[in-house]
Amino acid sequence: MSAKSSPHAGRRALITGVTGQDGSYLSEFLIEQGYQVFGVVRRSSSENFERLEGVRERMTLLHADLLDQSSLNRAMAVAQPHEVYNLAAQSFVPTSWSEPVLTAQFTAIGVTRVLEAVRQMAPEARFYQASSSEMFGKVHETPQRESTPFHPRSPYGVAKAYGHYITVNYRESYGMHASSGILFNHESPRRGLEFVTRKITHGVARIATGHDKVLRLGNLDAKRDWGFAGDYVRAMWLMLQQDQPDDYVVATGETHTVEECCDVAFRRVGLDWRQHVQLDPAFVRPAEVDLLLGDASKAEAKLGWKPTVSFRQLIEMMVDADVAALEAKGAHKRS
Ligand code: NAP
Ligand code: G4F
Repeated sequence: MSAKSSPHAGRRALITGVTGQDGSYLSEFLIEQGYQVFGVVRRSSSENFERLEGVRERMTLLHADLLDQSSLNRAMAVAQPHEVYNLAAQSFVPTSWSEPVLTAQFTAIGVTRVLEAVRQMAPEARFYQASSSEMFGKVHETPQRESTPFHPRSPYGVAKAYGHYITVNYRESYGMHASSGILFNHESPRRGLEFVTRKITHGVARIATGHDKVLRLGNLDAKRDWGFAGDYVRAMWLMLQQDQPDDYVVATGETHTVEECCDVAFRRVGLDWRQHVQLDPAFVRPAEVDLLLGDASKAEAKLGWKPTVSFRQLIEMMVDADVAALEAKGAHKRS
């Protein structure tokens, strides 16, 4: 179906955090569905639109910052969106210990600012909040589901819990169509280089192509429920297509250690991780989330959502992309 003949043609979506991993996949998905997409970007001294390659010309970028209410109101007034996806955040957990106040400003209070902009300028718009499995932290039950109590272990997790509850509160206070997706870790070749999966796959690619010998990591025993970002943005959209707003866990239902991730990644290039990985206390956190494993049966039953990419496929896809990118760079340098 062409975008023009799609049932969603003429619908407008506004995405905060559009330059990030999820923002790029979501904008591609919505443009394919026929949406007019407005991406919110903050000012930077140099452009960082690499992830939007291919869709940059098919969307409208608006300048606004989660720290500035008037800029958000203006973006909302210009876009007049039917759907708002709030993906912007300071999303790297270790930075939330070194910059706890800024993390709270972006990741917690920023949600209230976006909700206020929607309430004042586009009150009929449907709203999606990017909540996180980090809210479960020191988990009270396994697997974690929508009813599992929160016990965040980082300033980031605490900020996300605020963002989750303020979304529920605006739904209950103002009758807004506001939904919260409690998404477990999701990755892709577009993942930031500092997150552990990408750090590993990029490190493996550098070692395989002779750029490096060693990869320094922290806690190899931590367990995560890792899925593919392309699958997870589909779940965000499905939440906003429901008659009633709600909260949903989005996860694969499988958990793996960081060590297993190393094993799959190094094997992909015919290497043994034990020969290359060194433990570095600098990457160990003051408080750890030991185990995340999600139960997405509500999302499956109500949204018809299921993941399509396995853990092994995901890590191998990321290694292949990192190796190909480094080889292309090398070839470019030689020519
Ligand atoms: P990401 O790659 O780190 O992207 C974050 C985005 O937020 C970037 O576009 C960034 O813009 C923007 N941003 C940060 N501070 C801002 C501000 N003050 N004003 C405007 N924009 C700002 O994150 P992601 O992996 O795509 O995740 C998307 C969302 O889902 C985040 O809220 C994250 O916390 C949440 N989440 C992620 C996962 C996961 O596993 N990926 C799981 C659960 C929840 P710049 O490019 O200018 O820095
Ligand atoms: O990849 P990570 O940095 O992701 P983390 O902390 O789970 O957070 C991500 O997922 C959340 C959803 O649960 C999101 F809300 C959040 O925005 C982000 O996208 O670390 C994963 C695990 C941790 O247990 C960490 O201690 O990997 C362990 N790890 C071991 N060595 C490392 C390293 N993490 C990083 N980043 N770097 C290391 O060298």
